[in-house]
Amino acid sequence: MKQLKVIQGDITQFQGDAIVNAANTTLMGGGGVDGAIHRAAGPALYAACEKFHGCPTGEARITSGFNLPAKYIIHTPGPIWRGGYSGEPQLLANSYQNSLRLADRYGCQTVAFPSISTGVYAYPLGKAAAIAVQTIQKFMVKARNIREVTMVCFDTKTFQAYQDQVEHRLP
Ligand code: AR6
Repeated sequence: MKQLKVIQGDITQFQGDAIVNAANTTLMGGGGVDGAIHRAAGPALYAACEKFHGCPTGEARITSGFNLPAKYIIHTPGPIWRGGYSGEPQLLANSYQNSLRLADRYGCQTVAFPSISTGVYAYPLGKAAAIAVQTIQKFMVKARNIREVTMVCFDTKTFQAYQDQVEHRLP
């Protein structure tokens, strides 16, 4: 039985196959969850990311998890919110979908996401949660390896927003 779980916590502690990083298009680290992941994974992550020479918004790249408990880190730059008429919904869906595709292709069974784009990138939380949950649920139907996706929410407001979406979308 495939599952989408919502928990509150720190994604760097996730014990599973892959965590997703809400990166920027340079992939060279930053603040928020990106900074936390780079600090916890160690300097070898920076060296690995350098080799990609960046990543376009909505695409995804995979590295080892280095010092993290997770085997892999999938890096995806989500869209910066510019009012909603610059393709943000599709780009955000692409970030989730391309991250899941990579994870599935690498044989991951358990994958954790942070709330992509809702921090520094200012994507409205309710709208972002709706896209995330819809995209993940749609992907899971056809996933070959992924059996559990966990949304790891850092704060209570984010946890509540994703929890609401999952409850509304239950079959
Ligand atoms: N575990 C889980 N979630 C976290 C953690 C953590 N350890 N730390 C923060 N969050 P943000 P964005 C949450 O700003 O909006 C960076 O500088 C946070 O509370 O990290 O996609 C990048 O380099 C929020 O709910 O990512 C980019 O330049 C969510 O993660 C830019 O920020 C996303 O917030 C990306 O902005």
